Formats: sequence, C-alpha cells, structure tokens
Amino acid sequence: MKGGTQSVGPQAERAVLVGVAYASRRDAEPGIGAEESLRELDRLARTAGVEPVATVSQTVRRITPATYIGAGKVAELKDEVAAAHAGVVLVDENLSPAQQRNLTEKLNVKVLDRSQLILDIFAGRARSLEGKLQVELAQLEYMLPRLTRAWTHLSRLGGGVGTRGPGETQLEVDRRRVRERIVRLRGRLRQVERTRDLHRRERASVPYVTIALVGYTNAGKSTLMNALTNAGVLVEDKLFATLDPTVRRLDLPGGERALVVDTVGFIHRLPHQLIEAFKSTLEEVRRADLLLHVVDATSPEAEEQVQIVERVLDEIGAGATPTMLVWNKMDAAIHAPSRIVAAERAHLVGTHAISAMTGSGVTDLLDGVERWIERERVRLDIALPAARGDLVAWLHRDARVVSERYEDGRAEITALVTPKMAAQIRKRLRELACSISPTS
Ligand SMILES: Nc1nc2c(ncn2[C@@H]2O[C@H](COP(=O)(O)OP(=O)(O)OP(=O)(O)O)[C@@H](O)[C@H]2O)c(=O)[nH]1
Ligand SMILES: [Mg+2]
Repeated sequence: MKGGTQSVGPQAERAVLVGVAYASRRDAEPGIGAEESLRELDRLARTAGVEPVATVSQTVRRITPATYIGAGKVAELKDEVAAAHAGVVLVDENLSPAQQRNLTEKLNVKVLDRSQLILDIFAGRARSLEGKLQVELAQLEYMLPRLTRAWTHLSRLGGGVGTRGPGETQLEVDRRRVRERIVRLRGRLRQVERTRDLHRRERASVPYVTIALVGYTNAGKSTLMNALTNAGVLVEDKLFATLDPTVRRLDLPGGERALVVDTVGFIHRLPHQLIEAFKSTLEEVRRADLLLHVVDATSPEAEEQVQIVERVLDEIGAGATPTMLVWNKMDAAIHAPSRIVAAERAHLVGTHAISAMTGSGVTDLLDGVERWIERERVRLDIALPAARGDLVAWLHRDARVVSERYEDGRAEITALVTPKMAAQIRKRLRELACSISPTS
C-alpha cells in the first residue's frame, strides 16, 4: 500500500493508542519525542492492520508500578475504549508482564505494548524459514513471563493483533511446553545459521568489500538497494518491509566491485528479544566492511533516528565500522542542506545527500564509495614461483597489479588489494611457503 495514511480495511480491529510523555526529560529514555513516538505507534498499528480510533496521552511524573499510567488515566482510558468501541489498547511503552496483566483486567480488552506490536508485524512479514524461526523465538521469549490464565483467556477471545505469527498456536499452552519449544527453535536456528555461515564463508572468499545498508525502518534502504543493483527488493511505505537480508554485486563506475547487503530496519525501542533472535541476520551487518547509514531526510526526527540506529549498531557490535551517512529522500526533504552535517564521529567516512527514488546524488555516492575502497587498498609485494600462473591470473583478475617482473623462475608482483584479499593472499602464500611483504 502506498501513501502516508494507509487504509486498513473495514473489518480492522479498532484501537485506542496510549502515549506517554515524561514531565522531566531526565526520566525519558534518549530518543525521539513523545509526539513523534505516538505518530510512529499510529503507523505501526496501521502496518499491523489495526485502525487507531482514539488517543489518550499522559504526562507522567512518576510511573505507577501496577499499571504504568495513573489510576485516573486508566478510568479515562476505559471510557474512551467504550466510547470508541475499541477491541484493543496499544501502549507506546514497554510494559512489564504485571502491568500488562493489570491493565488487561481493568480495561477488559487486549492490551498490547510497543514490543508486542512490533513482534506482531514481524510475524506477519517473516517469509524465509530463518525469519520465521527468529520471529517465533522472539515471540515466545516475550510471552514466557506473561503466560497466565488471564492472558490465554483473552487471546482465545481476541485473536487478531498480538496473536499473529508462527507462535500463535502456542498461546494456549503452558510454560513448560513453551520452554521446550524455545529450546527446539534455538536448535533449528543453529542449523539454519550454519547454512548461512557457509554462504557467508563463500562470500568471504570473494575479494570484494561488503557494504551493508542500515538505517531506521522506512528510510529507503531497499529503494537504494534497487537503485544500486536492480535487485528488485520489495519497497513499501510500511514499516519493516524487509526482514530477510538480500545480497547483490555492485559494479562501481571506476571498475571496483563490492557486495551490497540490504537488511532489516531499526526502530525506537526495538524489542530486545528481536535483536537477540535476529543475531544471525544482523551478523551480516556486523561483518560488513562499510556501512551506508540511510537516513530519511523528510522525517522531523531524522537526527534522533540516526542516534537510535547508532545505538543498535553499537549493541550488535558494528559501532566502529566505517560508515557513510546517506541522507535520502532529498527530493522531498524538509531539512535545509546546511543541516546535513553529522556530528564528528571517528568512524564517519563521508556524508551524502541523495534521492534513491529519482537517482539524484547516487553517482556521487558511488564515487565516494569507490574512493573509499581505493583508499583502503593495501600494497603488497609478492614473490611467487612463475609456474603458478593460476595465482598470477587471480591477482590480475581481482587485484590491481602495479608492476610485475619475472626472474629465475620467480614472479615478483606488486599489487593493490582490498584488505580482505590481502588476508586471502597471505593465507595462500603461507601454504605455498612463498614470500610476501606489505609495503603500505
Ligand atoms: N520521496 C522519496 N521517497 C522515497 C525515497 N526513497 C524511498 N522512498 C519511499 O520510502 C518508502 C520506504 O522505502 P523502502 O525502500 O521500502 O524503505 P526501507 O528502509 O527498505 O524500509 P524497511 O525495509 O521497512 O526497513 C517507500 O514508500 C519508498 O517509495 C526517495 O528518495 N524519495
Ligand atoms: Mg527494506
């Protein structure tokens, strides 16, 4: 579905959204503001097929332990639910199992928090076996501390949002069975990961640098992927359109080559169960040589989104990877180009302004990427038995040969290679007991 406001169909569940702002900024977790967060909750709800029909906001001074929001607000919310004929309440926070249970009992409708809503969207979107296993694992981990009679009763009554996904049949079973299922899922995921590892190792044997597209959900990563490589990746004005990573070869204008990975987007308060379960998918990001951090320049909270993405990158161990900041959607941007200056970050190796949709700025971006790859190249002086024509041919194909000399049955070659290829050459030559001396 295209366009900013998505229609969700006549039979959509009706939801009351609950936004929480904090009286003192210090209580709030750093990130996007309460208003934008609520707008995001609205989009998440629609993406999950739920129609937001009313909103209740509260500025809290102190969190009420039992219900998160205060007793007065709970009463107001109950009236709002009745007036709006809502079947579900979506709270823009992550609730503890007890808070969720108490609110459910008091309101007598389903109460979902932000994590559960995001998990539900992921569940509806998972396509690959690995994606499905990862989402189910995250759902079960989330559900385990919440499995009570009240919960299963309501989910049996409710169905719909919050009960979707591969884990859905598990809702009615007991903790022991859920724990068993978690153990089984972890085992199956390990198997699937081994296959992915094999693919990754195959790719590692390719000497090209790997570039990962990262960024907030809906920033335009897949659009950029398609603009760069004609990959035909699904692009949608929905959150979390992409769950499974796609890898494509990228031929740069000056002759360099790279692999590009498009992967899952990040969001404010991404459920930690998801990060945990998507470890192997996110491994693609962790192993990349260069990150293109795609930013939606039309978002009023673009800079906060940048910070949120950086925090997730830190969390998955990719915080120090060289990164280019790519401000996208410049065709529709509200930011003046002068605002497009990123804070000084040690790992920031460039900033670009593009429109992945119109293609403007993409050539400059590619030039920037190519220059970065060239700068990264290592100079190697290699001595080989001249008879090893295969290795010489390999160097000619995948490295930049600067000079070569043949003498006494030996080939002496100087080449500029990617760091990855330097490692491969060292390994091959060690096996052959040949010499190599980096002079960079
Ligand atoms: N105006 C404008 N819209 C864009 C541009 N690039 C992407 N979009 C739109 O932004 C929306 C999201 O694009 P995607 O490429 O699916 O974003 P993504 O980052 O892959 O999103 P997820 O996979 O959900 O994380 C789509 O509606 C795109 O058409 C751009 O340069 N300009
Ligand atoms: Mg995508």
